Amino acid sequence: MNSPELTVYTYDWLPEFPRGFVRDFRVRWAAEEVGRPYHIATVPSHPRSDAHRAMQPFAQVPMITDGDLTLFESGAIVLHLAEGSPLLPAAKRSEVTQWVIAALNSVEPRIGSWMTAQLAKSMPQIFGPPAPAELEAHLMTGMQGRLSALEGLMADREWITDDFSAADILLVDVLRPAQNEGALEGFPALTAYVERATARPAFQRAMKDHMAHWAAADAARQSSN
Ligand SMILES: N[C@@H](CCC(=O)N[C@@H](CS)C(=O)NCC(=O)O)C(=O)O
Repeated sequence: MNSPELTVYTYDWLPEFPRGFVRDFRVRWAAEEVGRPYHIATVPSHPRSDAHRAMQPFAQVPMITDGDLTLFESGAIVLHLAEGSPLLPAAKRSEVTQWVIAALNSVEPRIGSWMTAQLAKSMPQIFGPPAPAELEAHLMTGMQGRLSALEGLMADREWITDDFSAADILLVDVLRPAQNEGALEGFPALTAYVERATARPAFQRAMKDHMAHWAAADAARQSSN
């Protein structure tokens, strides 16, 4: 039986700094891992449209349509794509779901808050006023607490639950911005975990297409100017 058509929604254009980390990437990665072909559709990044809000109430990305189904929230989308595949094995379903939620609910906010403080130093117009030193130290301690716990777990495992799963897609994608900012230095097991995951052919294909999207968006913008 043929699968229904899958469409992944992302922004029509974004500046350089978030490219490689926009959350449509984790959806592309999951689609590549399970062998689901997909189309890309775009919504304007500025100004956000009512059509966008109708699909994603907070006017963020990503969203998908899969046949008649429309979904937002990257974790829900990755779990949906993982359904019936080795990314969500029946025997590990609850454990994989637990780690998907832990990645998004316990780890991503700590990394995100620290990242925002870093980005505010060079782009206060977007990320708000730079954090006072005490707050920055507090955010760093909060993030490192989560990283230390994960470092201990990953020291003697290849993937977070036995085989590579949806949980690894979310956890690694949440860790990547920290790695990019040098925050995984001193966490060798996490560094090796991210390197193992990002060497996967599905990751590489997804990243190539993700970056090609922004290059095409630049070209379209230039030709319309
Ligand atoms: N919890 C959401 C977060 C989505 C999110 O933060 N998307 C970013 C792009 S990576 C966005 O659209 N940011 C613009 C905004 O928040 O207005 C998910 O995982 O899908």
